[in-house]
Amino acid sequence: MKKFDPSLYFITDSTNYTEEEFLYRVEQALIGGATFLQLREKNKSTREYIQLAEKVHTIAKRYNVPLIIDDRVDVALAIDAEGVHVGAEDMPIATARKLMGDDKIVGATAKTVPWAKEAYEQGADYLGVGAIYPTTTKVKTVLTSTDTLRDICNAVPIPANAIGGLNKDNIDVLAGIPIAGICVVSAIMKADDPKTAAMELKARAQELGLC
Ligand code: TZP
Ligand code: MG
Repeated sequence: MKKFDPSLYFITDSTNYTEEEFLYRVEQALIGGATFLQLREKNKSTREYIQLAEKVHTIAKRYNVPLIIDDRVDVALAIDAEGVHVGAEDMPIATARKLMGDDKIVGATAKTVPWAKEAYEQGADYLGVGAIYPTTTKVKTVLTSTDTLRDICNAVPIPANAIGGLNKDNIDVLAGIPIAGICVVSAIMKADDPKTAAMELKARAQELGLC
């Protein structure tokens, strides 16, 4: 199994930020302790996505944090990112694995146990499971119960992360579930101070034994 630490998985959203402010926030999140990073862009041209990904990758490398590209295998390959994340409507996991090769990280979304098992069989290295809570981030998703999250963690040998509406004040519902970590967008991206937000989230997650 590949070695990576998804315990505090930060997924970006550049909406409403200048590029300078966005990159600053990403770096602050890494300084604050984010261990895993996903660039998630829905409205950029391919060229813009690649240009931004290169800049984010340069920053992530400084902190030895793997960069995962949401959805776009071409962008991930173009910048030699550490991996890609594919959701239900994206490229099939097995195809992403074939294109990315065995050394890169391929993450997948799973909302049910059969879906999680299939993702594992197709070559996923980790799973994102949720949404645990309703989310304000633009995404097509439905809620996943914490019971299903637990069942998924126990059904597959790859790390599974909880995602969706999570913040330092509500992650206690995850206590005792063998997740590999938590994934957040807003809790860090929209925080007044992303560095402090990342630090506090990490401290709370550690307190609860989540990572
Ligand atoms: N997949 C399921 S919920 C979600 C994604 C990408 C968004 C999570 O964002 P937030 O702001 O942490 O709720
Ligand atoms: Mg997707």
